[in-house]
Amino acid sequence: MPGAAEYFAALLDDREQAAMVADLRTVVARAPLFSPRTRFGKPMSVRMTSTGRYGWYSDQRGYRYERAHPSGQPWPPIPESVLSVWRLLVGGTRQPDCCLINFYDGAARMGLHQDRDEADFSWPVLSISLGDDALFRIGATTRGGPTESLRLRSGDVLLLSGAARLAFHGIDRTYPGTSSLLPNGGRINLTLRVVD
Ligand code: MD3
Ligand code: FE
Repeated sequence: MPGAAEYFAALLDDREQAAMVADLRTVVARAPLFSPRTRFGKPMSVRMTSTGRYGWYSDQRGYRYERAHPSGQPWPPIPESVLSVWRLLVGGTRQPDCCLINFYDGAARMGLHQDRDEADFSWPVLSISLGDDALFRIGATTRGGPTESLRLRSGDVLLLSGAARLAFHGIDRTYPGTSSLLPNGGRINLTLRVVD
């Protein structure tokens, strides 16, 4: 993987994963998953919601962080089970402003993109995978360069900093039926970010 992408395979055990999913159920009850629309008006196949001071949002006007869920309600707080992973790997100097929750059904994908809606790229992005396995792809900081693929499993954590923070990346597919964490299947990815 590119410089400063750190991969912590199976960092979270089954009990920690189950506790996180229980916390996320509370979040989704208050801030339901929705399908953001791209700038071109097409709904994304990944459903999303957020926790924290900011949530990620997209519509015809483009990609941005918003202070409220589309319902108008503020985003719920980031669960303690999730914050503790950030403290372990990033430290306690600053809390993340946003935990984006991505839900993938068996058909959902995420095309190659960069994460550059945040003000300060010197803060890392932390990603937690839960549920079905996924084929993750990461490349260089320019589009069209060589890429590497990595199968992400439930409980795996990625920390992206340095050059990797601006690397193109995406999810090519998930592997339905590879995890029993979520009774109805699917994959959840959490990304923790400092926004401003
Ligand atoms: C590399 N999520 O939410 S997680 C995203 O599995 C996103 O849902 C994917 O890309 C998912 O923006 C990939 C791994 C990841 C997350 C953030 C990154 C890789 C990254 C930021 C910069 C570089
Ligand atoms: Fe991303």
